[in-house]
Amino acid sequence: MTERTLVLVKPDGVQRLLVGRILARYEERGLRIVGLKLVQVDRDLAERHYAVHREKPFFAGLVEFITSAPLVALALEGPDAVAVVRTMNGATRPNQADPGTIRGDLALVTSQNLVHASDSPETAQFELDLWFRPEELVGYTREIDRWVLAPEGA
Ligand code: 3AN
Repeated sequence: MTERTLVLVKPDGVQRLLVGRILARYEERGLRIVGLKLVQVDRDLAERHYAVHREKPFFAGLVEFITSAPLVALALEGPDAVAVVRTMNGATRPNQADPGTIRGDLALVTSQNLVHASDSPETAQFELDLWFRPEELVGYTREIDRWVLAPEGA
């Protein structure tokens, strides 16, 4: 089923000049970029984004890290986009992430694991609402869609 998911290329990705390469992976897979922006995150947004981790010992560090420098927020659309992007990102702990995944290829430690992606369609809806205004998400088709996506109804 066609889904949308929220991805963050976190501050470590921007600082390490990996934005283009990470975006290219999602693009080359065939996912459609339907929202994209550079954001200097404030504490309020960071705390709302990581609200489920509020009680965790690493929460303060998480908020500190994600507000420390700009990140890139993007909305991706495609068949089963939520699961596809999670698989592409790899395990949360880079030492458990498979080679070929973003974390398995490019990251070493959990606190700087380059990317975030929504973990369920419900979370994706919440996170897309949090990061993008409705008019910032753009629906469109691409010429290549007929080579990447199943025909309508298939
Ligand atoms: P994911 O980003 O793979 O969905 P979550 O939601 O469990 O993983 O964790 C959110 C973020 O919190 C991770 N991306 C990572 O940056 C950080 N994090 C998770 N567990 C730890 C930990 N044990 N120590 C430090 N940071 C952590």
